[in-house]
Amino acid sequence: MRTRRTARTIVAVVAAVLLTGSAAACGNSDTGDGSAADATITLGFSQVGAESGWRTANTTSIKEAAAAAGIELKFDDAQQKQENQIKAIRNFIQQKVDVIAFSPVVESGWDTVLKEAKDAGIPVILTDRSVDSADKSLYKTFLGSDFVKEGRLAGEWLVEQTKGASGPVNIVELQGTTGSAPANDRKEGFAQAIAANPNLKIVASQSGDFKRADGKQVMEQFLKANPKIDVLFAHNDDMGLGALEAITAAGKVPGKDITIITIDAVKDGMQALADGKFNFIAECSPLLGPQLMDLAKKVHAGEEVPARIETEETTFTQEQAKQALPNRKY
Ligand code: GYE
Repeated sequence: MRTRRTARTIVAVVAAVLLTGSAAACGNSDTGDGSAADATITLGFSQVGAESGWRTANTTSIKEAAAAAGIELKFDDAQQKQENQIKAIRNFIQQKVDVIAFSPVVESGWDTVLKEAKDAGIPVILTDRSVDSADKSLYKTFLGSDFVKEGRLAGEWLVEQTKGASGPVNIVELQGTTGSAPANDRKEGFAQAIAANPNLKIVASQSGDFKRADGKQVMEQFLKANPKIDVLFAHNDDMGLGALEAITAAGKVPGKDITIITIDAVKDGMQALADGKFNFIAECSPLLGPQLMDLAKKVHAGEEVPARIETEETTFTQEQAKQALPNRKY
């Protein structure tokens, strides 16, 4: 008796759930114009890694923006390896995501996998870093900074500071990840800016892979090999922050004995600038999430988007850093 009543209750509950479920499903599909306007977009995103403060802020921006836009994000961290990114993109294709976005760790070697995405009919958005593919139809747009300009702004500031200096100004350069767009372009922009000043000389230039620990280690070598270093140009804040330790350990005062110029303007970098340890930073914004989600919706809907969308950026002196720091988001 008892068992039968329980069974009846279960049947009733199941029926009620089924009914509510089908009613909800009905409401869902009834968009009026027959379009799938409320269908969730799935975005596969392959991130470079977690090498720097910039990257952490970029990842947070993308995750928060996806949640806010109601986009289902499949996030993959490639640990700075191209083969991992290629694997992740192939997985996204297999899972039939709606849109693929990625920040290519290096510039070259993407044509094959991009062609696979194109053949599968999945639009691709490049964000932060670009590729050197000749076939521009392999991706819909590139959202990110002008890295050549960042390097140039860094170099122009130095030219201005050293105006009228007699004698050589010895510069050491900490490059970003070998083969990456920001390393190639920042190097190029900086070199262009100082080219007309023969007394400004890059005496050593090596990769610190955009990481703090590597920045420290390479700076130690620079200091051992070069008795007179006047300027450090680091392709990001993190390498500059690592180098600070090496400089201090060598008995020199950062920001005074050695002028330090970096790129990014993340919080720790801005703090070092405000404290007088860095001298100048060219900003590179990692807050690309909201624009990326917007673009994902547009390309999914088949809308035309501009082939290139540039991030807005500025530069900071020590005084400007002191003022900007309290309101800095990253
Ligand atoms: O400057 C650096 C990061 O691609 C712009 O990558 C980005 C660079 C950024 O690791 O800190």
